Amino acid sequence: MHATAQAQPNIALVKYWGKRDAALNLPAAGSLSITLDALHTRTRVRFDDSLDADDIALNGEHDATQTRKIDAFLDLFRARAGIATRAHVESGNDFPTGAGLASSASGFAALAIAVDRALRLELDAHELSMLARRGSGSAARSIFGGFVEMAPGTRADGEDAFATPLLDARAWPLKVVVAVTSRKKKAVDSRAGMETSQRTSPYYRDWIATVPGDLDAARSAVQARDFEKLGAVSEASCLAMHAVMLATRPALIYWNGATLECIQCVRALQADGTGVFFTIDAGPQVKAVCLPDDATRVADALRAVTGVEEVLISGLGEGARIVEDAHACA
Ligand code: 2P0
Repeated sequence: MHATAQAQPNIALVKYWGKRDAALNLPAAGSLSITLDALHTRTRVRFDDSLDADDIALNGEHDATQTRKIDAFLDLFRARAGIATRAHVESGNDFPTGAGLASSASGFAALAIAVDRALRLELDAHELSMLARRGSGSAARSIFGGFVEMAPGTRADGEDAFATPLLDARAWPLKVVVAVTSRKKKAVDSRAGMETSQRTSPYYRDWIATVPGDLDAARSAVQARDFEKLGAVSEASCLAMHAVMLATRPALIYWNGATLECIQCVRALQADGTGVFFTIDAGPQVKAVCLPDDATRVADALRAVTGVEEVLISGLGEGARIVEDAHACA
């Protein structure tokens, strides 16, 4: 009853910020993302009859808040399997955790795939996406690779709120240059931040109303491989979300000075004809999405920005998958 899975973070181009149901973790609107290939979460799960509580280590540490969240997530799978057995979970990231690099997306996607295999549930990808969503809304998207769309659904039980692959990574192999401007954990996590925005930001309703149109534009840009159109809608969605965050009370300011410098750097590159656009999540890192031939130029320019600590270049990658499974050898 054990398995190991790997998943990669995804970066939303049309952003998710707000829920229609907190208990079932249902998003208030859809989103559209790209799954990366250069950052990884690896998660090993082993169910063990001798345990009387789940034993959860994230990056080698035991954290009470994360343990409660993961306990509840494992319960969803235990209920499906009709068992009460507790599990050892070991999960590690090869990139900064909780710093706006979507570690909860890759974390819950890898966990869902590993638990499904360990318990031999053989759920289909949409069911796994729905279950991953219960851990983290963005995790529903990391079940799949390439370009992915998350549907908010309309059903109260959330059975229609899952992600679907739009286009394979190889069909449009864009690059993402990640400019890391701080490795510190953010002060307000996404879940708490979006809940406060929903309650207090005067722009929240208008933000939700923009998402369906942005999704239509982004989806058709992906289908037509129209980089300029995808860039325009992605930057607009990102900045609208950050406007909602800034107007939240108390304000959510996820940027630092270097974040803004990176935006200006991307704008200067665009003015010179470089195929690049930016997006920023609930953290200070800037993700510059670029045409493959322009990735080195973009990375060099962002590396030279004061305050940029590190620059990573990623391609687009696959969805979450099993990487080692002892059952396969049994
Ligand atoms: C996104 N973010 O679409 C947006 C943009 C952050 C900014 O999805 O409460 O960690 O677990 O569903 O998935 C981060 O939110 O939140 C996120 P929960 P999650 O990528």
